[in-house]
Amino acid sequence: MSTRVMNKVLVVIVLLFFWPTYLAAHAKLVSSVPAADEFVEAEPKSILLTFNKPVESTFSSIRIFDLDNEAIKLDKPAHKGSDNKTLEVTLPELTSGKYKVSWRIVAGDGHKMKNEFFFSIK
Ligand SMILES: [Cu+2]
Repeated sequence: MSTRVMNKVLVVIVLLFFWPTYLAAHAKLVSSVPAADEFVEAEPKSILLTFNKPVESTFSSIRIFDLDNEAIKLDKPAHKGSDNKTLEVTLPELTSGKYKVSWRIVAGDGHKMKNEFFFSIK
């Protein structure tokens, strides 16, 4: 085997070996309240994100936007109680309508993640 082919084989072996643990090691969003695309009857008092692994609260943020894409002012999120897999932020009074939740977190392993989802208030 040439060195080039051997290098390729080596890369494939290393990827196969590490890929599953690499994927499993990452934090991911398990659930949220309100849930993605949920229509809530009553105005929610907070947004709660629950991850499968610990997340930092200091370097994380949860932001919400109305349909005009205007940001609604929120405090920094904090862990709910002592559960470091959660982030919660208190909401001000919100009117009926659709809102976008945009979150950025730093997981316990230092990786950054971000995503967004929508919910609506009837
Ligand atoms: Cu990670």
